Amino acid sequence: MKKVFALVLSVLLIGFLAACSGGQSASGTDGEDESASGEKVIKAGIGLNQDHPQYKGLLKFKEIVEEKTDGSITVDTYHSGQLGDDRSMTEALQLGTQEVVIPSTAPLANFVPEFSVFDIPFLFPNEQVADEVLAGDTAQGLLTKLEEQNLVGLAYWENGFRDLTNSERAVASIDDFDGLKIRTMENDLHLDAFKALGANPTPMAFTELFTALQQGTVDGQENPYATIYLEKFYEVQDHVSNTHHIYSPFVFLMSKSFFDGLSEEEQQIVKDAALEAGEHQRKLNREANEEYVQSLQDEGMTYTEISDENRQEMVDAVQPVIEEYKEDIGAETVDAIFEEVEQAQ
Ligand code: TK8
Repeated sequence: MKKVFALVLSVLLIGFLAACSGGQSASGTDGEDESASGEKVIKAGIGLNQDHPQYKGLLKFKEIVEEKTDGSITVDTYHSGQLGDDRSMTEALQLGTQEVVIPSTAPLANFVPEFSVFDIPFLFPNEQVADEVLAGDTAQGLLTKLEEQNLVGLAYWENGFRDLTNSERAVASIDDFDGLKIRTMENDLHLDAFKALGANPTPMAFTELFTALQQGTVDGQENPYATIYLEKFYEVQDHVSNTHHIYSPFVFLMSKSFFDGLSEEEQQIVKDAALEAGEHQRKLNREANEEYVQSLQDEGMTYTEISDENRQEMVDAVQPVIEEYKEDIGAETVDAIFEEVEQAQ
């Protein structure tokens, strides 16, 4: 009798524990692919944390979609790499185990090489030109190319101008890059550009970056101020320079198999929501990037302005890399983007 009681008790206990450990999303729903009434569920993941404008933009997307579909689509949101890094989450969309991710374009170039055009250093002189070119034919055409990879690119969002931090020295000129172990995104053009600047770059997923900085595996990294501040890199980095060496877009990606399963009306709703939430995110991101330059100094980081003359030295040093990658990216895409940058100025 005792054995039967123990067996029943253990079965009940296992059931109870399983119910408690269901993948609870940050937005409070149960993270299942289909809700109880068979409604559609979008599992959406990002790598940055809940304080970043990217997550606030994702919450805006959730709000719009759930309101406009009257709850027939719910959005479960996950931040801080809970579902993986940019590359692994993009692969999850291809497999159909996740519905949305918003990666930087750099890792996306591993799926569609033409996206590396946005990794050309010093391509965009300012945000206004970036906005105009991303709304232009070439950038919009790249979104269409994603469909060959079972991905739908619904909108460009903003990561922003990338700036260098490190724990070794203030970087004011190209000579100061010498030998610095810099983490870059997983993108060959980024790697070779930093080698051309004299650094010793290492590609790494964002989810591993803070620990690598903390342990000294790498000396530095490069990201927009909002990321540097909100991910608390100031706790493990001493110096920041306004290199502004690359403007990174994000792409709001949806699994094509999921998107194709939506009604025409639902497809229009998620498209419009990604665009509207992107405008909201871009506004928050620009305010944040302005605000956090001072915040980083308040947290004890040295801030170094790169002079125009010193920045020109960096621009000159990376030109051979741009020439080398032109064919890999697609000469037509590179020429078209440069033409559109010229027209937008
Ligand atoms: C976050 C990344 C991050 C990017 C990087 O998932 O990897 O440094 O700038 O924002 O997409």
